Order: sequence, then C-alpha cells, then structure tokens
Amino acid sequence: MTGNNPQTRKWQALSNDHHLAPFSDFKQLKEKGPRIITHAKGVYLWDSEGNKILDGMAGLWCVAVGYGRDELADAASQQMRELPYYNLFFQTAHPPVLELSKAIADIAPEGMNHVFFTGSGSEGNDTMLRMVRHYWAIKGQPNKKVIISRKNGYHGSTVAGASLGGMTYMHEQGDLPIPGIVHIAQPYWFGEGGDMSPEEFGVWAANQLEEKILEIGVDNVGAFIAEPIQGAGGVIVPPDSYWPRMKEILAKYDILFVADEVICGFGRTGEWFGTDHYGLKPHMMTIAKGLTSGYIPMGGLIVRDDVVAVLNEGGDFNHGFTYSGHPVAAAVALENIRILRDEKIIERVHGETAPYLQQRLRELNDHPLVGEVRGVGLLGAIELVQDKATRKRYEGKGVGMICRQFCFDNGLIMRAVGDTMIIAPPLVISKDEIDELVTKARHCLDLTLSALQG
Ligand code: PXG
Repeated sequence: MTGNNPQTRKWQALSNDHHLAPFSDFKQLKEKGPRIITHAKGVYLWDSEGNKILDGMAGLWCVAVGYGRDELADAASQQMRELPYYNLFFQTAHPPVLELSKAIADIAPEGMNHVFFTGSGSEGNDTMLRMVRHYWAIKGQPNKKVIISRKNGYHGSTVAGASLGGMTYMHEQGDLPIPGIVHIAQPYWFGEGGDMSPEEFGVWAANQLEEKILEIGVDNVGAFIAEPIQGAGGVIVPPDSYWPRMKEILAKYDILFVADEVICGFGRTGEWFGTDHYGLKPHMMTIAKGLTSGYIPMGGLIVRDDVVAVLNEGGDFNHGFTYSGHPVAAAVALENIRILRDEKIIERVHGETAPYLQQRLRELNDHPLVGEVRGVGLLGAIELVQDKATRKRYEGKGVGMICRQFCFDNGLIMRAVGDTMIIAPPLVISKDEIDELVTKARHCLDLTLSALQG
C-alpha cells in the first residue's frame, strides 16, 4: 500500500526498519508496506489514509463486543490503579481472577466449574497437553499420552499449539509436530468429500477417530482435540452427521475430549460456546479471543469437575505463566462477559443477526464464482470455484487473494484461506451493517470474476 499521507510513509519505514510481523513474508511486506490501522469504533476500522473499513473479521475473530467500548477501558484503568499485577503462584490470588472464574463457570456447560488461566489460546492448548498427560499419570495410566487432532485444525502457534494444529505449512518450519500428536481427516465435505454425500462423508470423517484409536490402542490415547467449527482452516462447518457420530465414538472409548473454543466461544455460534450449539460434553475447553473481546490478551482452559477431582490427588501441577490470570486482563474479561450478558448480545445473534447474515450470505450462491456458502451464527464461508457442479477450482490463480485485495480496496475486511473467503464480524453487527457487508462482498466477487476473465 503506497500512502498519500506522509505519516503513513513514516510508519511504513518504521515497519521496514524494525518490525517483524506474524504470519508474514518479511521481504514482501517490506516491498508493499503494511496498511496502518489507526482507530476503530463499533464494527469499523480507519487506516492512516482515512479509509473507513467494515471489519468482517472482528480483528482476528476476537472483537465480540465491537471496538470503542469505554467500559472495558475503564475496567482496565481502574484495575491498573488498584492492583496492576500480582501472581497466582505461591498460594495467593486476587479478586478479579476469582470473580472471573465464577463468571465463566456460570456460563460454561454444566459441570465445568474450574478455569486455569493463560495469556493466549496457544498457551491454553499447551496447558491442555500437559494437564491431559498429568491426569492420566495420576490415574496410573502414564502411557495414555497421545493426543489425536485433525488435519487443517488450528490450535495455536507455540510448539505444542502448532503441533496440535494440522497446518502442514506450520509443521514444515521447525520439525513439528512433536512426538505424541497424530492427525486424522477433517470434516471438510466441500473440499474433500469426493462423491460421497455430505452425510456419508460426515460419518466417514468421524469414523477416522475410531480407526485411529484402535490403531494406536486406547491405552495409549490421552485425548482428542477439535474445534466445534474449524475457524482458521476455512470456517469448516461439519456435515450434520459428524458430531452425533463423534459423540458415540467419544462415549465408547476412555479418552478425554477437548473442545477448542478459542473461536467458537463467547457467542460466535449464537450460543455461549460451540459445544452448546452441537450438544457436546467436553472434559476441557480452550478459551481466548472473545473472552476479552481482544481488548487485552487472555486465554485459559475450562476443566470439568470430574477431571479436577483427579488432578486434586496429583500434588503440584508444575505449570503456569507469569501472566496466568493477570488481574487487568481478568477485570477486562469480567466486564466483557457482563456486557455480553446484560446487553443480551448473544441472544440477539441467535434470534436476529445470525439468521439474517446466513440468509443474506446464501443469496451469493447465485454468483458464477460461488460454489458453496456455509456458516453458523456469525461465521461464514464462501467457496470460490471455476465450476459449480464439479466444485473445480481455478488452479494456480490465487483467486482468494485477488478477492481479498478487492475487499481491502473497497472497504471490507474479508479473509482468504486458499480460495475460501471467510467472515466473522463483531457480534454487535447490525442488520444494516450486514447489508453493507453482503453488498460489498458481492461487488468484490464481481470484480474478481472480471479480473479472471480479463
Ligand atoms: N485455537 C484456535 C481454535 C484458534 O483459532 C488459537 C487456538 C491460538 O490462540 P492464540 O491466542 O495463541 O493466537 C487460535 C488462534 C487466522 C488466525 O489466520 C487464527 C488464529 C490466530 C492467528 C491467525 O485465522 N487463531
């Protein structure tokens, strides 16, 4: 992005000279220069060139209550003045972390009443891996170490998080996955379902878990981890048959089930958690993102009471972070949950804006480039194809990136995962703003199609 505003160029020079950006091609970014986002309000961002942009991704799936909520800034500032930091290590605690633990227990599925806090979703999943292995060791089954995960799942970017995740391009950098983590097929019918119907494919994909458990031996398997709906992998909503079959398999074998709720949690599906949407009964749930609406970093692991009862017999759990349960983050999370609850934001998503968004998005099915539109709650995906009937892609054209660039240039943030366009707007998006989002998306699909034909 070349800016007209001289300040933009100054910031871009600082980026070139000093900043290493996450998940970026450093050299390419130097040539192009980052877009500088300077402020935000509601569902809109502004860049340093004065462009107003509808944020169809809620930051990075996290800004649930929208930008510019003074209550969250006030909660942070008040807590910073009162107790800016203290740790939870040496048999101490502080009010915000205790009140937040209770507030989370109140909204979590029944029987999930304990929370271990971290600084991020990745740390939450690292905590999960160590806690699962510790749990089985306490139970006298130390061999139950293997964690089964899924290809193209996303569980973070730490060594354990990236290993649990099924992103091969992440594994390739740094000799991952670490031992003791294996991946099964994902329930991505549009991309991998072949000639099967979605229902057949959903059962097939779920059965991969049973096959893997039998292959490894249940005595060696500690847990299965999955996002209720894969987010970063491309908003992959499993076929309706998938989770019911998974539930049968999980009930049959003595392994723990971990729901990674980092994206689905805190209202994204129109329920507090993705597991509520699918009626799942996890032993642990990883949380982050919507927990604080991204205003401040915080993650955690919610743990079911029967698991805690075992952990209680295991002596010290030798794990924790300087910022576990940070008081300022906890104060912000508490206020964020209060806003979600008192303003009935999730009820509105469920009853009003999610059905509206899903209906409006599906209107894009008539577009020549669109092979499928899917979504749940305020999550949506649009598959871009060359041939609707066969689901054939435009090979090697980078259609997703072309479309993403048109979106950026036309005031809409919509992500591209390969040739899948994805959205996850703030939960406070209004119907009018949804209209704007869909209108802009259609316009950008038109521009993409013209570019491909031209
Ligand atoms: N689990 C899930 C399901 C996630 O989506 C994490 C864990 C890790 O959280 P932290 O807080 O450590 O980032 C995530 C994070 C993308 C993208 O490209 C998605 C995430 C992070 C970065 C990029 O969509 N999700």
